[in-house]
Amino acid sequence: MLCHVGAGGSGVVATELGLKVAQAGHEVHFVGPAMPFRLSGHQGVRGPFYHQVSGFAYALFDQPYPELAAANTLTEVILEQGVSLTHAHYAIPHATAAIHARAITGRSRVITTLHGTDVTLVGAEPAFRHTTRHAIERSDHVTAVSHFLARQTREVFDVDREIEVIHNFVDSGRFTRVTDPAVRARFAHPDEALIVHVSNFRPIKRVEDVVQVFARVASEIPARLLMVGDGPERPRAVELAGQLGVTGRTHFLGSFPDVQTVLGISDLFLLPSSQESFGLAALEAMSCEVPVVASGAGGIPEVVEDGVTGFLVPVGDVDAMADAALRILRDRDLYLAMGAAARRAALTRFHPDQIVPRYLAAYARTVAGQ
Ligand code: GMT
Repeated sequence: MLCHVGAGGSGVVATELGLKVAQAGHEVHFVGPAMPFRLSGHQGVRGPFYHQVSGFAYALFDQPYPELAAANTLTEVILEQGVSLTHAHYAIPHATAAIHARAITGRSRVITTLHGTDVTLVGAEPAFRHTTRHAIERSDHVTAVSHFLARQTREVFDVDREIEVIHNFVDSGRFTRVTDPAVRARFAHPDEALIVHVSNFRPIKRVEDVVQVFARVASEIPARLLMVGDGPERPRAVELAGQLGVTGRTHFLGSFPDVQTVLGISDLFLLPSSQESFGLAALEAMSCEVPVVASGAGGIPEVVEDGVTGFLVPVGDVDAMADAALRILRDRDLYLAMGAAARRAALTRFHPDQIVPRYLAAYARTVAGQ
């Protein structure tokens, strides 16, 4: 497995998948500059195993060339461990490194899962157009986490190869309602609605919209906002909370590892992103019976069913988002029905038992050269 190791949906998916594949009896090795953040503490004696990419600094080199270092360490792992398949999460840089290692070793086929950012980034910025297209075309098999992303990939790169859509999954045993009132009491008063947002606070997440929506909701009903994660837009969101007079009711928890507990006590999840190929954080909330109010961007409608598991509104329409939030929070029956439908969707359409076998089947076909 090659994936981004910091907090982020693609690293989560790669890690959870690696754990499930190891549980299914396969030998799984992660290769990266650091251990993926959700892998730490979950490895058993049968793996998954982790191999750190060796770094190399030399005065002549103006950069450390991490893709070459990753391809080199991956080559070592393929040869030493007899690896037959590399699963790269993202075309660039991971599939690029995997294809390089395949060329060096003459073995280990490459399956690439597209998560979004490389494709959507290239849609707006051509700097990686050729390398990304090459990685997609030369992978032995390609999957995408949504139909939206598969379509977008074909359009942006003008590729007509098969892209298999395999939605993300959620561990519904871990992401579940927290019923102990003492846990909730640590974050909110019993009469307050608890609203939550989880992201890496990149500009596309529109965290200022979250604060705007919350301020509108909090002017109507008692409410509290939990902001989980960290990133470049956090200072602006903190400042806006001050300007809108909701600082005391808005809590920036930072990169909080126990995200399932925070989701498990929350009443509503906000995801106003301008771009989202799937929206894994929304699915994790749904698994905890939390209705979602989101933008209808990208692949979000494949996860959140408008009017059933939450509401979808146009990107940037904070008034519509606040209205939708208030509609759910003021109507106990609607809130409970949406929470139950959200949990049902997590248990049926996005359960590991539905999704992991599809990856295992794709692995088997790819190794067999089909
Ligand atoms: O959204 C991010 O900034 C993180 C990014 C990542 O690489 O972790 O998330 C992408 O992959 C997730 C897992 O498949 C998806 O749930 C996110 O929607 C996707 N992000 C974007 O498309 C912007």
